[in-house]
Amino acid sequence: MKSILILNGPNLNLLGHREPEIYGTDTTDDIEKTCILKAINLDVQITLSQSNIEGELVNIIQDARNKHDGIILNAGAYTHTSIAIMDAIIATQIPTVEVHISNIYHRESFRHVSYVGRAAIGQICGFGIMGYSLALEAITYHIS
Ligand code: DHK
Repeated sequence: MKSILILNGPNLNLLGHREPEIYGTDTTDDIEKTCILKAINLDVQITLSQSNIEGELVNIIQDARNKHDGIILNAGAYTHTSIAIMDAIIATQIPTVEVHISNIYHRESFRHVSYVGRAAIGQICGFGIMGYSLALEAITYHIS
């Protein structure tokens, strides 16, 4: 069975409380619940992880080698700044789908740049937490 890592970056542990007008009221528990249901449907295994620390995210991506067949990554604000996270995805060569809850292109111009996007297969943004289950479908399709 294929294994997918769902990895969230900084401040995404505050989902549900954080700027609900932008990120909605769904929590990370809701992401887990919807992804578990989708994973059963797609017959894949999922692991969820979150860190607020850039280096930890790099370590988690490196550790995903030989463990996971794909990554769904919302790197939060590091999306727009982190060459290290981009390099980790390229180095491990694990197919990665970039997710954002909000539509980053409707927001400040500094959010329009994505380093993660240079390494990812594709990007899903603007669909709230549904983006994670859409990404699960996309990555499963890609790796099968
Ligand atoms: C989440 C964040 O924390 C922001 O820094 C990004 C992203 C957008 C999201 O929409 O999920 O700019």
